[in-house]
Amino acid sequence: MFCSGLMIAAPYGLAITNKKTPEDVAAGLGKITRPIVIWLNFQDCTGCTVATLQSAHPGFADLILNVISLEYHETLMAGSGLQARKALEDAVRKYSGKYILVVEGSIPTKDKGIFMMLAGRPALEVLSDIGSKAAAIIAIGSCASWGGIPSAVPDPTGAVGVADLLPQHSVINLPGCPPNPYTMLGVILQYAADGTFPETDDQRRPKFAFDRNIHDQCTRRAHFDAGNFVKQYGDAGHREGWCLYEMGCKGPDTHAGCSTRNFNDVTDVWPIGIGAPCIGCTEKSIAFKVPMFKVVELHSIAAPPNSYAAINTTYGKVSPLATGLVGLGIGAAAGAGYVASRQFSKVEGDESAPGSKPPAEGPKSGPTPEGGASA
Ligand code: FSX
Ligand code: SF4
Ligand code: F3S
Repeated sequence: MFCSGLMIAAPYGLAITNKKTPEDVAAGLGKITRPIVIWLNFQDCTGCTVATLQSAHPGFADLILNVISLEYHETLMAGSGLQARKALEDAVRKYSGKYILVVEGSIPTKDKGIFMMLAGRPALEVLSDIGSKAAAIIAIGSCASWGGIPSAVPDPTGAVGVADLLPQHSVINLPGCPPNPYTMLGVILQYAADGTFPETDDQRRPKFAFDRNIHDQCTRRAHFDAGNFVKQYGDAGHREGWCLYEMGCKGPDTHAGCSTRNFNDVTDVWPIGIGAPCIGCTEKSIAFKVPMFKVVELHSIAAPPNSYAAINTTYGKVSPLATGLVGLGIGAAAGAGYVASRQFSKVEGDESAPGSKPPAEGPKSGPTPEGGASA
């Protein structure tokens, strides 16, 4: 348990939120009362549940046996039909006003919500009833946070998130499609420890996990700064792990912890890590609204150079070591400084200077915010 506490507290800064050290948080976990959790599924793909099942620190068994008291989860429980319905009614009655309600999936609102019925009741009515008796609500995933995939045009069911329906309630949003399970575990553990939720941003997202920009901490950031862009899936740049900006990566406009906390506890298991652009799944204004191929505007970031950075490697590319160091550790400003310093090391007109010749295959120029390459 101590180990699990450190795993969750340390990387996401719960210690800072609570003004305690990670060790304090972890040690305190042995004294907490397990929070009662009722988990409801609405319009979803169950990916949020599946992602939670993949957590390893703590593992799922440890989570439901030692960390929380999971009273109802229709996907995971053995019972069904009347048996399941009774379990839900009993749990709501017994723990009224005390339980955390975890909502997975969006809620259909068109035509009084008849697009989803639960035990003969519209989902809308079920959420209103069970949500109003909860001490607090965690909206897990983009669907529960604001509608997610079901709300994409033409939005046939009028799908919305929990906070839209229960705006006065204590609702925290954990968007992501799917969300990182450690974000939810961090939130639940803080609630269990002192009955509070972490500080949130203006979209009800916990700052400890959503205060960072994917692009700022992306492992491919040095390639962005160097103007090395994938032009087509499977091209030389893609195979080399270059930046996916021109493939429509929404990382520069997306807040989430994916680049520093990968999925399934496996290094590089996150969209960009496996060669797919970020689709901005944690951003209400981007996910499932902005086309995947559309290049995002660069707001606070300097546009990449419109020529190759003068970096000298055997193959005329950024070395893996330089990429890792600059992208992971040094950050945006230092990364740009590194690239700039290499450029300045080149004497104008000196063709023998490091990096003066572009590689045989690859981009010739940097992108513009509109997505076209500048001349
Ligand atoms: Fe939505 Fe959950 Fe996306 Fe799926 O169930 S957040 S569709 S990955 O996972 O609700
Ligand atoms: Fe990473 Fe995307 Fe930014 Fe490129 S544009 S550095 S792939 S977040
Ligand atoms: Fe989502 Fe982008 Fe992370 S698509 S999972 S926010 S890298």
